[in-house]
Amino acid sequence: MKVALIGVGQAGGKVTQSLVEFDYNMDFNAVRGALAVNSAEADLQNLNIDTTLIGRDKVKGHGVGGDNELGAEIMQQSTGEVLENIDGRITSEAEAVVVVAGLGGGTGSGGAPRLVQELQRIYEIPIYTLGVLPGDDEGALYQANAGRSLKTAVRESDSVMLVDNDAWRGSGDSVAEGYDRINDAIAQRIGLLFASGEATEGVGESVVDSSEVINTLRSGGISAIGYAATEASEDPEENVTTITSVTRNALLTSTSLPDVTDAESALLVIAGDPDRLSRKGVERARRWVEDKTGSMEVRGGDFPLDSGKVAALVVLSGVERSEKLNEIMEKAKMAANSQTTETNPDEYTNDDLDSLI
Ligand SMILES: Nc1nc2c(ncn2[C@@H]2O[C@H](COP(=O)(O)OP(=O)(O)OP(=O)(O)O)[C@@H](O)[C@H]2O)c(=O)[nH]1
Ligand SMILES: [Mg+2]
Repeated sequence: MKVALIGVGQAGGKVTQSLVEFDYNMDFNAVRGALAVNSAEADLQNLNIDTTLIGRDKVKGHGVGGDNELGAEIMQQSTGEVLENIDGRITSEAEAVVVVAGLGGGTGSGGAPRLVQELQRIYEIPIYTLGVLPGDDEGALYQANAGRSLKTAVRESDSVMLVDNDAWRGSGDSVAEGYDRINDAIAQRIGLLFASGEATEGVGESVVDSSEVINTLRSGGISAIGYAATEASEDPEENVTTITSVTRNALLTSTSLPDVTDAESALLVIAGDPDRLSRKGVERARRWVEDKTGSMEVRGGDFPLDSGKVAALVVLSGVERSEKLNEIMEKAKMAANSQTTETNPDEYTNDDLDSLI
């Protein structure tokens, strides 16, 4: 799936850059354009992709300090400029646009959903959000912002691919210490998803293509991604159980939203050397995903890669009705309430965050 990426805010810019680097290093060429947008000038200067500074008149290049309403307002006034800087690449090559942002801050949290809304107005191709949720140890402002931003992003986007900052960080790392590692993990997993369908070698019937990614995400709402890899034997017969067990690991122990397994639709991509992949293993793994997700709509396909390993990438689409999402919205609501009581005891209620769907 050929994509144009627009990172909004600090996390959005850094994750976008990681995706660009991964795509380039792997020679996938799925990322056809990238732009980082922020109200903080210094954060943009740290990046080596194209950038656009917004809101200079309001915050003088210093960011919005977690004020996501201000972030939304600034984006509202700047969409023209942002689109001008990315438009050519969307029009000519992209099959989807992905707006990338940390949902807990200000510029990305408020700005990304606004930008998505504007992109939807202009382009026919799907507009996705890649949203990063704050980790558990991040403060109330971030949790509350994330809830509000997520709700708007779900409404505006064709799908919100969600990554919990606690999901892929190294054990013992705090969220902040773990950013590089988390961003690499996001880049590898989401980068592989983008590259699915862009494979050039060994193009056979079983090879996954872009339309399968897009059709899987068509159920809308929120999507999550799981990934695992392991050494493969040279003999495909010996890889039947390897493929089923790597698929189990991807879904049960390494999804971007821990503990989410139920889905409306799913896609299982098995990546590896075509000579090592066992059809029987791939089909068994796909049926296992059907069982585990409770979905009747599980697509599957191979991703030919010159590697001694085999990897499973599982996309779960339509996961917003899961218990995990309830917990996230409850946490956001409590955080929003605690903040309102601190600042203005009369405004205790926050209907804003009541239901996600
Ligand atoms: N995965 C990941 N998360 C990050 C990174 N940088 C910040 N975050 C997370 O993003 C959220 C904060 O959002 P930022 O992107 O820093 O905020 P912003 O959009 O720049 O908005 P303002 O700074 O308020 O103007 C927090 O939940 C952070 O944990 C990063 O490099 N990687
Ligand atoms: Mg910032």
